[in-house]
Amino acid sequence: MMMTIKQKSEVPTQANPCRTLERAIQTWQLLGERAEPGIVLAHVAQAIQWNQPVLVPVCPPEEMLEQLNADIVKVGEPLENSGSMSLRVNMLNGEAPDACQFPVFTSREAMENGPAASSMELPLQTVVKMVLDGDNCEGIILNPFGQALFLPRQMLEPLSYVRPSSRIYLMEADITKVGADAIVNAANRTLLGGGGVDGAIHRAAGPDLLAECRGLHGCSTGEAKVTGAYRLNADCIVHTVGPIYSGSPEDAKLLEQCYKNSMDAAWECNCQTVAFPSISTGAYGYPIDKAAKIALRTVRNWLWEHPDTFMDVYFCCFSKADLMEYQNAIIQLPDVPPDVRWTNKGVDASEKEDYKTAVRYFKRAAARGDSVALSNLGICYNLGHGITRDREEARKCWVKAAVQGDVVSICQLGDFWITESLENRTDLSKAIEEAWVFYRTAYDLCQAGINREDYPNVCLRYLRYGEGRLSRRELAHLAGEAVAGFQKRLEEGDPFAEKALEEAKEYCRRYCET
Ligand code: AR6
Repeated sequence: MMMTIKQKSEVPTQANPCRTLERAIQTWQLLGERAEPGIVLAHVAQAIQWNQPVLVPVCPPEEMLEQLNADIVKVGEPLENSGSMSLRVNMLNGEAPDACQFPVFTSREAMENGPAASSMELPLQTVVKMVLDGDNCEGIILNPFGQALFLPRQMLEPLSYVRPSSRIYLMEADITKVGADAIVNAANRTLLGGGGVDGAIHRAAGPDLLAECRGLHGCSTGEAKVTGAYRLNADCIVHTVGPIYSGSPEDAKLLEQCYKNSMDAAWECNCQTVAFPSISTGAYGYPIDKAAKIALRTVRNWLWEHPDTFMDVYFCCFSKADLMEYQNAIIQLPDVPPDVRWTNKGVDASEKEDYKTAVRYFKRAAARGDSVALSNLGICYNLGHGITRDREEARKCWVKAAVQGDVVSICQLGDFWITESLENRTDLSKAIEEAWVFYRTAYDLCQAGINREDYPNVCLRYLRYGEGRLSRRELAHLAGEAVAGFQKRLEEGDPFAEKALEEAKEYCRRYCET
């Protein structure tokens, strides 16, 4: 495959491109057969969306080799492409004959695990585009030497849409072998090292860690302090001091503080992956069943309180028995965040037409960024249900939900243009043009399977304004989809489905009959 690569200037510079991703791959590999690919995929999505630079092996053309000064540039070093010269990407053979796979490296170190090759930095979005545009490329192979991860081309497009969300992973692992942006250490108040996980971390990080720790002058129980990670594959080490178990209620509070302060510290260091050991459950004697509940509850609440943050948390259990304690504890946690409970209460109240109560719940959940609550609150503002009618407030709510991919709100924003135009008697065709952009976005999100809940309504919008934009066949298909969708809703008892079903059937009569 031959490609003309543009000037390097469009590549953002960063010291450690894709480091978080590389660490996620390391952890995924460490876990072997038990590993869920989700541990990596969310970070691939993030790397694509942030357009991280990656390294791609290339063969320089003859004319370029002649110009290179062999004393300065050696094979295996990144090449500066100074003009519009064509570089050939060193493709790997694919599964099918004549097919290829696009090799991509997340760092120089990852590249140096194999035979030397010249390389070039490219933004990941460019690589994805090259794979999707090429006819014979099966996908991307990440870090082919050692930690290879194959991403089939069909997966690449959805990955550039999905909004990665934080998750908790439980694993049986030695924390010093895990790749994470922040590694948490269960230290003591001197911060000068010790046994257990503390000793293991100091041994793996090397003596410079102790030198830095000396300058910190200790740490109180429940607090957290940050150092560099030295030889560990991490950006930082968060040292926290757990309580020595005494059986008093104070223990639980201090242990909770350890997790909360460690999460805050990792977040302040811009970490996207954090690995915890089971704090206080070794030398400090905290019963692991009790400690696991506190650990998981605290971290989960922290994640719920930071809905806009993407942070994966690994709980590294040192034995199978410890892992089972964590698995037991995690299933006992409520799995719905308080926002969702408030949103559901709001929906129940609005179905009973108790709009004042509904608005109260929606406002509570919306204040924490819950997209469904924001969408519903927008509808209440728009209709003056349980609150003074305020179209501008409605629009603001929908914008906040739309950026989270909420399809209902995206459609509402489209409708907003049309209603405004009708109310103010401005050019309607222009307003439909604006609205269409929103409807198309909503439709694409449904098609990509990101949020299909409101698909029948999206079809209805397409039907209302699609004449002249879509073929008769497409309109007939949409009408069928809308009828099926609203029929199902009606059967499920949705009081609003009846009117919409009538409208959809009308389109069916118009477009489906030959
Ligand atoms: N990776 C993951 N977990 C580990 C590892 C490892 N490499 N090594 C041990 N664990 P502890 P504490 C587990 O005693 O109770 C130190 O001397 C271990 O099985 O390390 O908070 C400090 O300097 C247990 O489940 O920490 C303090 O003086 C968990 O890590 C004191 O111990 C915690 O055990 C702190 O005691």
